[in-house]
Amino acid sequence: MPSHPVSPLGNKTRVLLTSVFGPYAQDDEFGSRTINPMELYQNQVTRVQGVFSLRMFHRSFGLMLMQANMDAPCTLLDFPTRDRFIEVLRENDYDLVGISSIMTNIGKVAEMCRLIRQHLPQATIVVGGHIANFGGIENCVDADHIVKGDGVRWFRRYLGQDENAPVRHPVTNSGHGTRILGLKLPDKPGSTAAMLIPSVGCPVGCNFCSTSAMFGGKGKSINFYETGDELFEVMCRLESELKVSSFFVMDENFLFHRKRALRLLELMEAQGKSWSLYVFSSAKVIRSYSMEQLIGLGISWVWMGLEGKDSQYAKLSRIDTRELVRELRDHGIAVLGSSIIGLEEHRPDNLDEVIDYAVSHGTDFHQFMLYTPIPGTPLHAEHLAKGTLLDDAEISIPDIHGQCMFNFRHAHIPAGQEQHYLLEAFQRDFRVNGPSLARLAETSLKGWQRYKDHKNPRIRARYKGDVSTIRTVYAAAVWAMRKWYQEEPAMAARLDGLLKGFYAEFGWITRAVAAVVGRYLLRKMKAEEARLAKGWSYEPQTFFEKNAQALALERRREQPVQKPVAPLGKVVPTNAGPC
Ligand code: B12
Ligand code: SF4
Repeated sequence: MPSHPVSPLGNKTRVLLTSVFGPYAQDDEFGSRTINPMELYQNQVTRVQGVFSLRMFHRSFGLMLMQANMDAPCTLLDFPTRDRFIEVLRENDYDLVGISSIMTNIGKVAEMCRLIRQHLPQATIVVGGHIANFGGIENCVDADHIVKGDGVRWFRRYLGQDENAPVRHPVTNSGHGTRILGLKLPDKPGSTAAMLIPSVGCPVGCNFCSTSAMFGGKGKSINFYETGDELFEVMCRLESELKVSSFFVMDENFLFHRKRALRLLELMEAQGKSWSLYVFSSAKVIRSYSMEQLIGLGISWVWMGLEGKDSQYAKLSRIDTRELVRELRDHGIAVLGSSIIGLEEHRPDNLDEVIDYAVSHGTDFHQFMLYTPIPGTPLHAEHLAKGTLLDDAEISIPDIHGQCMFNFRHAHIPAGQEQHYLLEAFQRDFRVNGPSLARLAETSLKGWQRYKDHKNPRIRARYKGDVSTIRTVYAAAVWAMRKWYQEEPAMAARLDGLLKGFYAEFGWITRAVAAVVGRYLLRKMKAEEARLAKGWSYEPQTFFEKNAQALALERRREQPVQKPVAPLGKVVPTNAGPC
């Protein structure tokens, strides 16, 4: 077995961790693409919903987790521009630069390695994240180490730290810079769920799943927190530091780890925690819990793979996913369904039916992605063996992001037609089910009506916590949406019914707030529509954050010179600490 590289400087190694540079939502020579913005919903979920699209950014959580677990001085640069990246390299001495990337951004990683060699020739370059599975990457980028899998352990070994020490959790919100209906929401403490990262990988091991493949494949995953007790402790700390009561659980199949989840439920009950959890889960796993358990655990949002009609995935076997979605929504649990376009059995003559089936789930949100054999997955190995992958001359890697083109020869769908079917899926879902925000308002109202008088005060408290948003923000948004759709009788009638539901439940105050705030929102929506028509896009802000050791180093360096170094923009101390 090759020995693990070790830094001669140990925990004195000065580390820079960085994500790839932007701007992202533009077409450029480094591989940015207009249709591939650094946003979750706009990129792959509410893509065609215009002013109703949920716009939001997410930090590079993998980098944050690694920084939180480093004893060496470590600076994190998230979402730099290329110029800012050069500036940071020029004005600092780093012994190591770590870059995190996915396959799509390989051109940027190559450019960043080139820039590091130019400006910091002595620095060691480490590249990690999903890009590491890309075959032949060592010939495409000039890095010293390409790391597959978990970077926390890799860095601990590299820096001479105890690799089995408890994992420290970063303290961060799940999203920032949220914008909807043309309104930018303030990033107030408590307004956005905390990010919680219990594990990476997924033991279910679906053939196309790169996240599962990355961390060991079928039967494997890496648990940063093995027990419900450990997780509970982390959550209490996030609750107190971020003033939150909701958590976005970044774990591909959180409920799969049943013992941990049920212990968490016990602790939540014992300590009266009225938390909300947003989770990813396969249908089969979610079905293995009773509704009482799901509600008790505070599950209020589920991201669930629906994949496709009659698809053969074990995680869906014998589950009526339409019935499941209906039931979850009736209990106030919002569902983001995920469907694939381009499965083996998809043909031009059945795709209409495939799309109808997906849309008929009536989920709150719907993600559609192209079936894409990603390096490292069993599906990729299968296509490689069959010789059905497109070769380098036929594809460009920056376009293989699941929203543009296949990277293989589909048995039935002619090349170039996949975009058409994908867009049709998004558009039909939007036409039939309306804006996701209205669906979410529907689900929230149902949840409130069902549980507001629940016998358990912990459950009641959770719904009471949400009610001020439901009776004001959601009601006003539905008011504005009803006006927006006044020329479309079917949608207007549906929104009208929903609004009446709000009025019946919450009375005249909500009626008044909805009309006043709704008018304001309508004006915002019109302004946003005009901006989008002119081609506006949104980019995440840049973060430049030093851990305690990096800040101490900076202070030591400043003292003898008696001259403060001008900070490069915002320098924020990180608040990660032992959990
Ligand atoms: C959050 C997220 C995003 C965020 C971006 C956040 C960001 N700042 O980059 C958003 C929503 C914007 C996004 C967008 C996209 N994403 Co995305 N995203 C994710 C998601 C859901 C979570 C990532 C995460 O935080 N995981 C938790 C952390 C702890 O794990 P991690 O990032 O893997 O990091 C660990 C290791 O990888 C490693 N590591 C990571 N970086 C480094 C660096 C070094 C130096 C080292 C040593 C180790 C190391 O150590 C970490 C700790 O163990 C993953 C799926 C998943 N569950 O992982 C998909 C995923 C990463 N995304 C993916 C894709 C395809 C995209 C898009 C192209 C999607 C699209 N078309 O719709 C766009 C690209 C946008 C762009 N312009 O670049 C794929 C990548 C596939 C691949 N093999 O390349 C994934 C795996 C989803 C999937 N299964 O298809 N994404
Ligand atoms: S259940 Fe979801 S996360 Fe798990 S392997 Fe399948 S696609 Fe991946």
